Formats: sequence, structure tokens, C-alpha cells
Amino acid sequence: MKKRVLLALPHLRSSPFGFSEPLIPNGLGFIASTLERGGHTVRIVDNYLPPVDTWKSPVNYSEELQRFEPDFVGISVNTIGFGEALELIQITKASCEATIICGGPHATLLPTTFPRDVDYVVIGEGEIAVLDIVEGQIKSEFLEDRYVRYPEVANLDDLPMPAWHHFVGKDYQWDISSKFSLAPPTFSFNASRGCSFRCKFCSIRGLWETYRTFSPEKIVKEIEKLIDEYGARSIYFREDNFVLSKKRTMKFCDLLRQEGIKMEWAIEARIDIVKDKDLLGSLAESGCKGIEVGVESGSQRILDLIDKRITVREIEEFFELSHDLGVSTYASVIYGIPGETEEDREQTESLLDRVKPNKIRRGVYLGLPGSHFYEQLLRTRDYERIEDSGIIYPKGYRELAGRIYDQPTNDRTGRAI
Ligand code: B12
Ligand code: SF4
Repeated sequence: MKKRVLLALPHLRSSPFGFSEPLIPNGLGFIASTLERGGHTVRIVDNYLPPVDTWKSPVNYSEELQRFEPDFVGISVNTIGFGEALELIQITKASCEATIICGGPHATLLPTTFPRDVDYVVIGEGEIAVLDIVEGQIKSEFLEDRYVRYPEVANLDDLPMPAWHHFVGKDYQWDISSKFSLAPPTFSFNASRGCSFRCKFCSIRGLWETYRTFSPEKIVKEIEKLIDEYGARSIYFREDNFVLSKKRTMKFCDLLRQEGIKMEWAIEARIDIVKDKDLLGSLAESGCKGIEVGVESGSQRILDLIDKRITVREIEEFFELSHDLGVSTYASVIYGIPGETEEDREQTESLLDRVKPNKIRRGVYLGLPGSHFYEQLLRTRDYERIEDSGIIYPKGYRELAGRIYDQPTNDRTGRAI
């Protein structure tokens, strides 16, 4: 029997990181297309979107539930939005009879923190798990109590591409010129999952078991569809490491050129991989206009401490090459890694002065579950405070954030902390 499924993202009232990038939620897009391929009816309510369509008054969300009458409600939860997700769960429970399913990074990293009102907590990849829950055929070997953990799909090409029709025409960030000057509308696109590195501040190792990619052929076909059906003029590949496989990346660039696709695009990449002259040259030639890289620190001591596996010299080489090739760069650095000193921070500023990225994002480290440093902080208790969601504010966070963000540091309810 065909079912009605409402998929929702919680709003964020405030965030210690800032939350100014309302991009298409690819994860929900993949789940929606998988359900629609099975003949089910899907509605996506993205409360993260400005202007918040159904959240401003929670009554609107409950009206939406009453209007759509879903059989299932699926809520996508990041650690940062866990508090708001709890409110969505409460409203859902009070407004309809739907079975409640939660998934996403927080469900994967801290599944037992969800209240009993949640009928299923999906750990890891969601497409097949949600489809089987909705169709009443969860495989018993992947279900324990209410926790569902399916193996990762071996070949990502077997999945349908995101159900873009849910997002087109809505108030997403179609113009990302604050980061890279790409011709709008820019579609954000997730073309790989996972990462084979293990940087100690990053929770990716807890989220995806293996590194997998869509094939270059499938990505190029989808780009053609985005151009033809939705007038896409650029693509922003939002994923951990677009270039992990040099062979796949070169093939993708070749295909774009062979097909004569004049598409501007941007990626996120690791410096040690993308500083390769052939690779960067090929990216530039086939339309890649911008690369976001995790510089993290200008201190080799910190780069080694976080197990980044890059050197300061490699960072310098990457920026020299990208400036030569005219590829715009967006450098992300983190301050406040446990063990960092004032001298390390000076080295970071000095490196940024030398390499001159086109744009810089300075963040202050917060502990998110699933990372090595998170577990270390839990053990050493070297923190100012820990939120109910699990987020850890390391010692010195407040003072450093005040300096780096140059504004009073608020907690997530808006109170000064
Ligand atoms: C693109 C992206 C963003 C976009 C999100 C756009 C959007 N609306 O979704 C933007 C820029 C807005 C963003 C913001 C932030 N992000 Co972000 N982001 C990513 C990134 C790079 C890709 C996400 C993605 O598309 N993945 C691909 C899809 C297929 O995976 P997915 O979304 O996880 O969905 C799958 C499963 O999780 C699951 N699933 C997801 N939802 C649901 C729902 C149900 C019901 C079910 C059953 C399953 C399920 O099934 C999906 C399909 O398999 C990830 C890293 C990563 N590789 O996942 C970080 C990541 C999700 N972000 C992270 C963080 C920390 C942030 C910020 C706090 C950063 C900041 N500086 O502000 C904010 C917080 C925003 C928030 N609302 O919480 C962390 C989250 C960690 C955590 N514990 O929650 C991640 C994992 C990065 C990391 N390495 O730590 N992010
Ligand atoms: S920071 Fe980037 S390279 Fe390091 S583990 Fe996370 S996703 Fe991989």
C-alpha cells in the first residue's frame, strides 16, 4: 500500500557556529527520491529555510501535519539542531498519529539520546532503511529494539538522484557569491560519501563506514538534467572530499569536456591531493572556479597533533598553484584545538598572510560527538560546559570565540554565557 511520508528538518534558533548557508538538504532529497521511486507520496518541510515557512509559529507545523495526514514523519537531526528536533518530535506526537522516524548525523552518532516518542532511530545511511520501514518490511537482522542500521549501499549509482523538484523555486541559497563567484542558480550536490582520513577533530569517521562515490558518468548525466530541466548554471559539490580519487576526478573532468558542458563548479578538497599540478590544471580547464580547503592551522605542530597529514609547505604550494591557475580559494582554519598555544595561532595568521586565500573562514573548535578529540575531552573533562545535545565547549572557548568572532558569545538560547 502506498504511504504518505513527511520529511522535516528542524529550525536552528541560534548556533555557536553561525548558520547562514541554507543549502539544499541532499540527504532528504535522496530519501525522498527513493520513496517516490517506490510509489509513495512525499512532502518535505525544511524549517531551516528562511523565511521559515512553518516554524515561526509551531502551530503552522502542526497544521501542516494535519493537512498532509502523513503515515510517517521522518526528521533529520544534526547535533547542533538536536534541541529543536526534540520540539519537532513533540509537536509531531501531539498533532498526528504518524510513525516517527529520526535519522541523520546525530541519530548515527548518539542514537540512544532520542526520546521514546520516536518509533525508529535510523543509524547511518537512510534511503533503504526508510523505504523498508515505510513498506513494513524491515529486515530483522538490521533491527534491534527501535534502532535500525542497514549496511551501506555498495554501489551508490543504484540510488536515484535527489528529488530536486522539492527544492526548486524555494528560498534556498541559489547564489553562493559570498563564497565563490559562480553563475546562479547554483545547485548544491553530494557526489560522494565518507572520507578515508581520520583528522582528530572531525566526526566523519563515525558517520560513514566506507568511502563511496557516484560514477563520473552518473554525475555528468545528472548535471545535464539539472541544466536542461532546472536551468542550473553552476554546481557546488558539498561533500567532504571531492577529489579523494584522482582517477575518478580526472575522468569526471574529461567527461565534462567531451560532452561540451560549460558548467562552472566548486568543490571541497584536501590540500595534499588537490595541489597536484595535473589534477588542479584539469579541474581549472573543465570549469572548476573555486576550492574550499581545510587549512586548519599554520603550525606544523598542530597539523600533526590533529593528524591532518599535510605539511605547511604543501599548503603554500597549493595556494601558489591555485593563484597561478586562477582558481579561487576559500580557506577554513580552526582555532582552539585542545593543546593549541598563542604561538600556534600567530603561525596560522602568518601563513594566511603569506598564502593569501581569496576568502577565509575562522572557526573556534567545539567538540562534536564521533571525533577523537571529543572522546578525549570527555575523558579529561577539560571543558567549560557540555550541552544536552552533547556539544562540548572546551576550556577557553568563550574567551577565544569572543576574540575570533569579534562579538559577544551567546549560548544557543541567546543568553550570554
Ligand atoms: C552540506 C553540509 C551542510 C549544509 C547543509 C545543507 C542542508 N540543508 O542539509 C550546511 C552548509 C547548511 C551545513 C551546516 C552545518 N553543518 Co554541515 N555538512 C554538510 C556536509 C558536508 C554534507 C551533507 C550532505 O549532504 N551529506 C550527504 C547526504 C546523503 O548525507 P546526510 O545528509 O547525512 O543524509 C543521510 C543520512 O544522514 C541519513 N539521514 C539524514 N536525514 C535523515 C532523516 C531520516 C528520517 C532518516 C531515517 C535518515 C536520515 O540518510 C541520508 C541519506 O543516506 C556534511 C558532511 C557529510 N559528508 O555528511 C556536513 C555535516 C552534516 N555538517 C556538520 C556541521 C557540524 C554543520 C554545522 C554545525 C557547521 C557550521 N559551521 O555551521 C552547520 C549546522 C547546520 C544544522 N542545521 O545543523 C557535521 C554534523 C555533525 C553532527 N554531529 O551533527 C557534518 C557531518 C560535518 C562533519 N564532518 O562533522 N552543513
Ligand atoms: S576533516 Fe576532511 S579530510 Fe579530515 S577526516 Fe574530516 S572529512 Fe576527512
